[in-house]
Amino acid sequence: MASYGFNDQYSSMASDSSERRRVGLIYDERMCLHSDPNDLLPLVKPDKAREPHPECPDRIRAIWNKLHSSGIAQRCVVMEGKEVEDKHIELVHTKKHINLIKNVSSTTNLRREELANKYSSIYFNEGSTEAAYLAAGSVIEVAEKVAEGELDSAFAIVRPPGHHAEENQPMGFCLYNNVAIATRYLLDNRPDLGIKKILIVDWDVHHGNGTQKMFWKDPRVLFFSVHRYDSGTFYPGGDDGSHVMTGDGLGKGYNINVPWEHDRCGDADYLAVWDHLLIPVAKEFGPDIILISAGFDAAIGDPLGGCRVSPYGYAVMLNKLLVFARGKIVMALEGGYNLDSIANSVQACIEVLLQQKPVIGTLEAYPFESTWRVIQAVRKELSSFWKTLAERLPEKVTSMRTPFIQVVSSDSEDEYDNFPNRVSQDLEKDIDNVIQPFSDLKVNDGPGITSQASIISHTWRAELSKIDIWYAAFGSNMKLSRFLCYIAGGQVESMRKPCIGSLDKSKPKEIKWETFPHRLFFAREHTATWGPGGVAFLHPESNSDEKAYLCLYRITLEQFNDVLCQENSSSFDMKYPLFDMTDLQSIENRKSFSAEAVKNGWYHNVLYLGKENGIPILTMTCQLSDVDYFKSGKASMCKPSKEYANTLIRGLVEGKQLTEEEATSYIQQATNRPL
Ligand code: X5A
Ligand code: ZN
Repeated sequence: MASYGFNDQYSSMASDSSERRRVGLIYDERMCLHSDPNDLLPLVKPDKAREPHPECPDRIRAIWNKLHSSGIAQRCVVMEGKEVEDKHIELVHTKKHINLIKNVSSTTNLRREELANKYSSIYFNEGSTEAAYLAAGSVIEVAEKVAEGELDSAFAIVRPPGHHAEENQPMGFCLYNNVAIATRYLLDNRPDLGIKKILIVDWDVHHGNGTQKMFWKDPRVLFFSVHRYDSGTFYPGGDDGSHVMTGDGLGKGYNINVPWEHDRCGDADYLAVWDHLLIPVAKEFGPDIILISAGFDAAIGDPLGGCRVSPYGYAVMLNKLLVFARGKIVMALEGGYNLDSIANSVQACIEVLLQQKPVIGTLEAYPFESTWRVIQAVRKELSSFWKTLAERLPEKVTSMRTPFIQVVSSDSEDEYDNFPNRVSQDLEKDIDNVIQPFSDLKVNDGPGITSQASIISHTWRAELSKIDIWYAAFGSNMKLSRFLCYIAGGQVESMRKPCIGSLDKSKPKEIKWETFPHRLFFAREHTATWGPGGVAFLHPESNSDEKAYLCLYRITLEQFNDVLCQENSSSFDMKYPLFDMTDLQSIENRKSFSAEAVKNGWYHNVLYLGKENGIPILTMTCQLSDVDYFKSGKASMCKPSKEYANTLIRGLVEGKQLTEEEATSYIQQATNRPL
């Protein structure tokens, strides 16, 4: 999708790529000593076994190990943890609170349990004191180095987290408020470093109630938190996280809450908040440094968060912040409880900080309707404090909403026979109302471009809409209802992400089946649309020993371009076609064509498979070099998930090509035989 991510991807790339960014990484194994004593119970009393506590030592180990095995840590400036001094904790916490944390590890287990029970979601053990001192001290350590300019940016892989901890109480797995302490340290104790204004971005899925309270009246600190609120029912609960909480006294307007109404917010929702709230306000505020309360519990797969931010989403969010404060960014880990999700997300962020490659990737969906409602409400609440928020958002922008339509897939045989009327009239109307032409998308590359772009876009679309081709599907698109998502938009069961659909939503004019002498196989380990498991590929070279079933849809060349774009989950803006008339003419001789603008996608290799009724048959698969890559075992072949395989089998059965048993064995064969 053109509106997010694509146009700013090079904006903050180091102009000279040979100039290395110094990125600090701080970690200390001693922070793993803090753990829930109940997690040891199964060893003592197996019958007392319960779920291990999500805020566990393996969280930071998983991140640390991942950064090493991927070679990212080796490109950073690695530092050892450092304990915070009491006088610095005192900047935000009471002496009473400091005494509690200082002494809790030297008392008895029973006393610790009593103490922990006085607070919300807190445990203590023998390692808690040291871990809390190291977490806070480590954030100070890297913040100081970044402020001084010794490091460009840094990531503190710390635990326990901090943003729920208040002046006088630990809370929500947090003992000391690490980010708040570092913030006050820079402002109050290091005037020599010239840090006068600090932006704190809290993207943990929970509201940063502790941090909010500590800077409630402080105009030097702009606190921005985006979190699940669910009408005040989501942790920590109450109305602290509401958008009407904007600060007080001199600090009024310097506290911004973006409260989600419900679960399942993802990249598109977060990036809409970035584009229409955080980034414009940050520009107006002009921070001298940015501290990020970087929880990764809004990530896909998190057991507590229920949101859907991808590592790519985090990378784009971070990349957009890199243009401020001359790139001085300090990230401190807060929550995040799926070990794989947090390791991948942190890795994506550090790659952004290192700036060794541009941020390129996918946004398949629009924000929720509720997201626009929340953004509008926040803008209104704060419009008297920030000039940039006073303007009304254009209808054109806010009308880009995720359709979120469940296309009910019938498993009955008549799905195919009833084809022309399958999609209900109401659904068609809904889709018409929510899906905007690609040419209406906001493009950020300068005034005047948008209207010009839409003229160019209309020109190629008009031309290519007159040409018919057969699009030959071999994967899940063999199932008609799934393929229609690429045309009409929406998602069918088992798909994790809705599709935008094509600009021209007319259904295929004809459907046919044919077999081709090509090898079908499954590869890749995970996709955004299907989750874990391999997806189907067609070997680009023909082989007379092989036989693959393909479902041919007669669509226009214009639609084929929109399908090609979506199949490569590309943010390409479609100002130009990916595959035009000239390409169609030349592919007959060259047999394959690489769609360069989407070459990061796995299906950018367009294959020519011959003609049917004088109309060219095209499909899209990986490159020949990818096949070698799969063969080498580096990114090996991978069994499809049950749901994905089922979609293929249903497609073959509903298309009356194979019986269920035959289809199952066809898929199994494709899975099991080596390349
Ligand atoms: C730091 C963080 C979550 C607390 C949830 C308590 N805390 N149910 O993610
Ligand atoms: Zn959290």
